Amino acid sequence: MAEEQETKSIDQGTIELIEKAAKDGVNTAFDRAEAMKPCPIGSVGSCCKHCGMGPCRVPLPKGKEETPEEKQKRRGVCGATAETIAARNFIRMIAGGAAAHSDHGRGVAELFLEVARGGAPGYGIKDEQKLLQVALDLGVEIGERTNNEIATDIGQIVLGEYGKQEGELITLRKAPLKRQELWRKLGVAPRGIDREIVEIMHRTHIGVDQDYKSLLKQGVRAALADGWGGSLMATELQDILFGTPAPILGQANLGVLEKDEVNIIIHGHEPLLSEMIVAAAQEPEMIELAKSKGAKGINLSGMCCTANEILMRHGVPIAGNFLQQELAIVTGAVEAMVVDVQCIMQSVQTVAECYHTKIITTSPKARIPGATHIEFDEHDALKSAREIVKTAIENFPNRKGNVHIPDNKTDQIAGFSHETINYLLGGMFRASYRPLNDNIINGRIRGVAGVVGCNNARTKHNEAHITMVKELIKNDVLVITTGCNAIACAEAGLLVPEAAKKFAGKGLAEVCETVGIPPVLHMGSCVDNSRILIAATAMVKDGGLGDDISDLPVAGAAPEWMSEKAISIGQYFVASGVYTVFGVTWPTTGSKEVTDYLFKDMEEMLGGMWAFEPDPIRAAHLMIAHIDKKRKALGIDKARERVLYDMDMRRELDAV
Ligand code: BF8
Repeated sequence: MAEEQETKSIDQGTIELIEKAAKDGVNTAFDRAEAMKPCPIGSVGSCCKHCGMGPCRVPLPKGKEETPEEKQKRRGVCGATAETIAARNFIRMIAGGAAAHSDHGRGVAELFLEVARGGAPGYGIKDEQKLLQVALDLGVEIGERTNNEIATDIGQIVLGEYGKQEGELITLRKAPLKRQELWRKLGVAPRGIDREIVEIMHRTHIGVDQDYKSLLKQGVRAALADGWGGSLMATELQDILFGTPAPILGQANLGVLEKDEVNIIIHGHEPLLSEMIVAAAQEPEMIELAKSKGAKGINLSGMCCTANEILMRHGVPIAGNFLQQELAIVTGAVEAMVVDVQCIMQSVQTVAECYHTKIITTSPKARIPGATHIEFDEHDALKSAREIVKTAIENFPNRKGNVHIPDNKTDQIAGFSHETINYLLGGMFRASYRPLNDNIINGRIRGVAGVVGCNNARTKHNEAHITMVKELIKNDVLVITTGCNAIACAEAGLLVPEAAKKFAGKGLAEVCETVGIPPVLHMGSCVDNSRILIAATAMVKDGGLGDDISDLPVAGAAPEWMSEKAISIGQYFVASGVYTVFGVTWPTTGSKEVTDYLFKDMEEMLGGMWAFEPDPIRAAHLMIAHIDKKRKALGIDKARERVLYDMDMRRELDAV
């Protein structure tokens, strides 16, 4: 039994709880993944269910070469080819992902405007400097105006970007000039965010766009509306409202739950309510109430991207990533799991019913049958937060005694926003990316990799994340991370400065030790992948590494991806000029033409391209090969050899 569970995760506490779930008769994603194999036709993008004549299946014939005549006939009832079907499915994934991120951004913008107008007590402008920066970026007049006046204009402009019918998104201007020109030339500079997503739904309706290249181009446009639009604006406005993250110490893994305290897990994505829960849980009356119920206090922790948000700004510990959500409840020690939107398994409710945990839904957009619904009201957010915390406290006496909290938690340093990296590298008065660029040019740092994304129950929990990240840093590639990869890295002890000495190559370790940073920098939640775009742009602007993101020795990866959001993120990375490798499975392999277009032709068009490699070591080496190719093109490949030689020689000389 134990051995069987060890194939499911690399994390000891996770394995213990998978075992406990089995003992308690609780069904989890790990069991369901085993019981139900993925559909071999749908998983490669060869199933079309966009109309009532289908679903139509157009899989590649197995074991024999197809004749052109046979291929001609391999179509849906409406005549759609395997290419059209694969491309339609792919860009509908982008639409789903871009919609999720961008609707999150819209929620933030709505709250932002309410705050500026004085209609959301309890919230305020926390980062004035960023407010002014965003005002400058958006062309909002500053002069003698109050923060609220400036913020009102910003909120209105941002909300307007969603429904914009003409022109292009203002925030595209944050990209390198050459990249902006390329997008315009290719006709992929997005107009309004909503418009691009709606256009995907229109084009993929039966009988509309039948050219896979044209479909994929619209996918690029909508993905750009996500990365450089909806996600970017979510990050910017969250920073103004809740503070721009700076390095902060926290802890991670299921061991952060406390046996004698009221455990509240905040799970989901939008930090609007969770910020208030953090405040409510610290109120003396709440702590007193918890004590009156026999608990020693209130212990808040986070799950998935909400966890990253409240870790980065408050140091609230992280209980786990995507595949650990059910297991946190299996501990038997969670009084309430508060959820909002995205990546919440419906089964958290059924698992909760086996223990005493209350699942509290809070968003009108995401209800779960059987859960307690306490709707978040931004006009009186603290009241909603207090009600939630109180509900959790009152549930403490209902614990059933069948409690097991694994003894594993690790320290982590998070909070590496673009602003922080700028400051850490350059110092307060000369903030810049110069030292990073210099260390890339002199070869101590080989390149930078953004490793992000989910867990996937079809692959061993956290294994590909950690194997890939360790391989990259061992080869002197600085890793920046977000989402569930960041949580995996925290759990594996990679987010502390000491990890540099232990796991990083000589050059990278030297830089990390000098600056005092970990070799893997936690930049936040999945919408915060926009921070990676801004960091890449800053590297371009600082000079010496080409004049576009596609010139940089950088690469991206999502080794355990599963969500549509990951596809949207990957596509905007590719469209921004980044070589991007995904693991686990690839959703267009049902069409060679579509796959070739994404994997090869896109590089010619955009300078970035997709790749698929489920083996994390091989994937890491694909990324390293791409980084080396870029170093060579920049003429800095020799510098690397020279620096390493000098270091060794110096030591040898010292020893003599
Ligand atoms: O948005 S990494 S499993 S939690 S989708 Fe979801 Fe994937 Fe985790 Fe955050 Ni991102």
